[in-house]
Amino acid sequence: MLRFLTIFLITSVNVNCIYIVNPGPKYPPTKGEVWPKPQNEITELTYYTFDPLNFKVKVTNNTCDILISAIERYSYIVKSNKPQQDHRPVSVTERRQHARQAQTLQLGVLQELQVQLTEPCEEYPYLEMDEKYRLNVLAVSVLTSASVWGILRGLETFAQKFYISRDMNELRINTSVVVDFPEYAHRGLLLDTGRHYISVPNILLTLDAMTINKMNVFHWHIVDDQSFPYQSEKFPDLSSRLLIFYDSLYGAYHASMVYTKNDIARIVEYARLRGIRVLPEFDVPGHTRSWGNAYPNILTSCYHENEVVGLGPMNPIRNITYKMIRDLYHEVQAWFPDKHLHIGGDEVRKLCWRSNPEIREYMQKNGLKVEELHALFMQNTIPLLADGSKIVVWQDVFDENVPLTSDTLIQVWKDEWIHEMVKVLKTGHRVLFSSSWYLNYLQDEWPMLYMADPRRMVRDETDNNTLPAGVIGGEACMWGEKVDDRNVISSVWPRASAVAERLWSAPTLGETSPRPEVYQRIEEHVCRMNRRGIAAQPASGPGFCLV
Ligand code: CP6
Repeated sequence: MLRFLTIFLITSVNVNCIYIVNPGPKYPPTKGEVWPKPQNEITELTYYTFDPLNFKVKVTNNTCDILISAIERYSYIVKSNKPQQDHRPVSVTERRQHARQAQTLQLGVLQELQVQLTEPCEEYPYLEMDEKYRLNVLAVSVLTSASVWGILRGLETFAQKFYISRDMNELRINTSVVVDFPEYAHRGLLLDTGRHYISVPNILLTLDAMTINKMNVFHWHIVDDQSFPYQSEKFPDLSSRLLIFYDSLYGAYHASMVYTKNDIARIVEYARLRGIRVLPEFDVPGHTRSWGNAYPNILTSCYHENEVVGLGPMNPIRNITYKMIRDLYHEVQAWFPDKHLHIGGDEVRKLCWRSNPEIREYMQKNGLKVEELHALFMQNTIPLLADGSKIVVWQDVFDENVPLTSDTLIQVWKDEWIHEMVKVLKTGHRVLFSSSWYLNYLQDEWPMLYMADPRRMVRDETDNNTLPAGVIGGEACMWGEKVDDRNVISSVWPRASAVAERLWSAPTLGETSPRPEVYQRIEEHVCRMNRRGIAAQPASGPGFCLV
């Protein structure tokens, strides 16, 4: 019996090895399918060919710098979409088939895109800006939106709808109507530049990739325990002081690894022109070890058996701590135009606070528990922000019962905390979801990220149909421990594209894995990102792109 089983097993294994090998694709998938998928789209089989010399973009209504520079960018993108001679032979039948199709389907040459912005431009993108647009592809195509942000999203869709014919080596676009808008208002990507420095060109590339994926918030986790690359004008010592040649004293890893005021202005402007908000995070009171290189007095000395063993979170009972935060935040808020500031509040090492005799005495005198000390710290910090500013915090701050205004956004990041998310929503706070979207788990693949649906999670947990609307968005998070300039782009993309589609497109209905159609589209999308200079990784397996 055992021998029989063994033979059977060996045979079946052999069968798998010999027969189940998928052939590669016949040709790279360029079909002009849009990622993230539009909310409503009717695409016909008829098409127009594209001739760059005879194509115009016309602005028919309002205009502004954002619109003009977008048209310039997308004209270049569309025109550089060159059809390429395929090196593999086309069979006779294939040629006939294509010839027949070409005769019946081609409607002419694409002549014009009319850009209709029906309301005046806005200057800076903001939470819940209008991103709706309508695109009608005909010989004379029309893109309409009430907002310049909608025009930006529509131009991206328009550029994605071009595809290359295999047989005739021409560029085509199908007759279609797209009426599109985002499912979630806040569609973010967190990049951590504190654990590894990411160069300005790579940040700009990241913004390009976000544009291709219709993401609209760059959450810049700029400093952390390990380094302080933000070059402050008020406190230059926080990052570095140039020593002789290229050494760095204080918070930055190296004197060259800093973001200057100028770098920040460049990044913010680049993002603005693409309808992307830059949400800076200066995390307090935890994750602040690097601040202490220049300013050890604002941190807490941690004790072990009556000896100082290192520096911990900010010292919550010293006035200089708050003075420093206030002055730095005012500078940050002058340099970053977004109304929102992320003030962190996560993972505070309370054991360090409790180990410190000065702080223990303070707690005893005021009858405070160590959790209440965190609450007190946040309560002292929030009023230090510029007037009219809005706040984002990590969920820890909510969990510790810090009183927060109802417009404070709570970013949920811990796993297995759907229950907690529902609790937050029930208090009327709006939520940003991140728990399922950690890109720093480098082995996680895009389908898992794609299937995580925060509003569905809330609905399943409560059977309540109004609570899910409180989830106003989410963020894919790339924490920087294991990514630097060499791998950041390819480890973020295309996995962040999965999150981007979850946040833009209509939810899927009860599936447990992405449909085959999604696999096809993401492969085309990877090739598209590659063509546009983003070194995205292969999405799923063997294949090739013509870049
Ligand atoms: N850094 C900061 C981190 C994390 C957080 N804050 C983090 C914790 C656990 C995981 C991933 C990231 N590296 N400042 C928590 C928001 Cl699994």
